Amino acid sequence: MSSRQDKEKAVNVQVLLRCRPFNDDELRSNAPQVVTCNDYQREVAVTQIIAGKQIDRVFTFDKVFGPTARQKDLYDQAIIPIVNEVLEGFNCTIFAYGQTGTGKTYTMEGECRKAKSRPKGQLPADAGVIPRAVKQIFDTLERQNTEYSVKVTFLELYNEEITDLLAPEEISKVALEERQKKPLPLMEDGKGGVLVRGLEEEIVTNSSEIFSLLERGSAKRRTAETLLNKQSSRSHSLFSITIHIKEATPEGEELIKCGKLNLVDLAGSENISRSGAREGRAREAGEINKSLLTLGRVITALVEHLGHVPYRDSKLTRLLRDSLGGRTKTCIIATVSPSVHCLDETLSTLDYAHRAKSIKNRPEVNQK
Ligand code: ADP
Ligand code: ZZD
Repeated sequence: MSSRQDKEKAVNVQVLLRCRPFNDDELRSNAPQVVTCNDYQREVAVTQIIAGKQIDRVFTFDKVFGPTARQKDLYDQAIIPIVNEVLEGFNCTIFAYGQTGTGKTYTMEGECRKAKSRPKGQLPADAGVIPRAVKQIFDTLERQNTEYSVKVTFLELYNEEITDLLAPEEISKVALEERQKKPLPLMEDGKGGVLVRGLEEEIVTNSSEIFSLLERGSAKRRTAETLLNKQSSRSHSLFSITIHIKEATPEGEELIKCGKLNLVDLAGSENISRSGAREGRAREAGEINKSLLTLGRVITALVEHLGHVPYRDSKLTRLLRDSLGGRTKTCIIATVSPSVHCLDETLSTLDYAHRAKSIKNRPEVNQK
């Protein structure tokens, strides 16, 4: 870290802000708007009235997507370049962070509302980052004249227990409860990383195969949620796609490039709000999310250059250690609501996200 060369290679975590539009309830109740986005200036302003005085706080991010930004806008402007880097052999991670109901899942997965018959090979307008990334990856690989392989994993982390969303097992309450008792363990992989023992790795050869996998994953998540009374806002999901590309150098030598993309939909950030009262109640209810709390502490340790970074204190930070201060390129999408009702949580999200901007990683291409 001290050599000049290392410092030159360091790149900051990229932080984007997305503000969703008002929903029908907020429109009906005439909720005042307190968040104003200036996408062009990459600024977001939050208006507060304190002791009768209007106070605006302005935050600048790497990119800002206001309520009128569509899925395609965010993807084309912010994500295409990241997926291209994965295809070049980098590891990249995209996190969605924010209060429940602000659009994390909409951003990362999207929605598939009554798909009217679409031309084959086209995604619905509401498709989020995951399906668009999958499509970009296969479109690119199929255009290139190279040998490649693609594999995916999809897991959920709830209450520090890992569930495989792709495991092909019969979904029954008994089977799920068995799994809850025997969640998949995390193991050191001997190369400085960790792996989830027993996690299903699906090899896929085209995007339509992935879509049936996603369907399976979503269905399994929904069933588990209902049967086990889970609160989905308290779970994290991690979709990973790993690509191996065989290339020949001009000299005719064989080269394997390997890139991995991690797409993370984090639990709702409201349980770790800085608002003391709320946190107290959440703690009593046993609702403190260890992984989300540890993520915050890891970020603090990195930002404040504290000697000890508590990666090992949670499953999430063990799984994604390389994304925070490591060799992966990382992007955080912070999501907020425009409404006054969410003001405290919005300020908390903006502070959190803004702080994360100063984390530095040292990305490296994986090449053999
Ligand atoms: P979260 O995952 O953060 O809890 P969701 O993704 O479930 O939030 O979004 C909450 C609701 O808001 C959903 O009904 C979703 O369709 C809607 N929504 C979120 N973001 C947007 C957006 N940018 N444009 C339109 N609708 C959105
Ligand atoms: N957000 C929806 C799934 C949910 O929570 O159920 S949307 C996208 C990424 C990962 C998993 C699912 C999806 C999703 C989908 C919906 C229904 C069946 C399969 C997959 C989706 C949305 C738009 C385009 C492609 C896939």
